[in-house]
Amino acid sequence: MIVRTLAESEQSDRRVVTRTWESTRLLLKNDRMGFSFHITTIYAKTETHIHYQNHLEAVYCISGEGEVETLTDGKIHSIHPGTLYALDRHDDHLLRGITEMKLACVFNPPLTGKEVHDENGVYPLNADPAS
Ligand code: 9YT
Repeated sequence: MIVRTLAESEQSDRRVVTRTWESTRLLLKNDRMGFSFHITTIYAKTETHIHYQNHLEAVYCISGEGEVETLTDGKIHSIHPGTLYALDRHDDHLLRGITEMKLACVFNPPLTGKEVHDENGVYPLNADPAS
């Protein structure tokens, strides 16, 4: 069985920090669960372009307020505590934090832990083939 805390994981290289968000990856590919599980903080007053062409992601909002704009149709979806959205169509989108948001995120296939978005908002399929 795997038991970890967010607090201890935040003190390790499981925590990845970027300009608009940070994320602590509690479960990764090498945990062999078939998915990865992350607690992500979206910083207030930010916009991030995301397009996971190689992954499916489900996102559950724990706290904070934000919105997702899907770029194929221009629709804006409000995000509040209790909202789930799932990128079941590899949706190209803008994620906006209005206030700071805490999100629980699941990726299939699992991330390896090294991923940060490229210039198109994409994660490569396998950032570290050795893992
Ligand atoms: C919602 C989202 O995808 N935010 C970007 C960070 C991602 N959750 C990650 O890499 O942990």
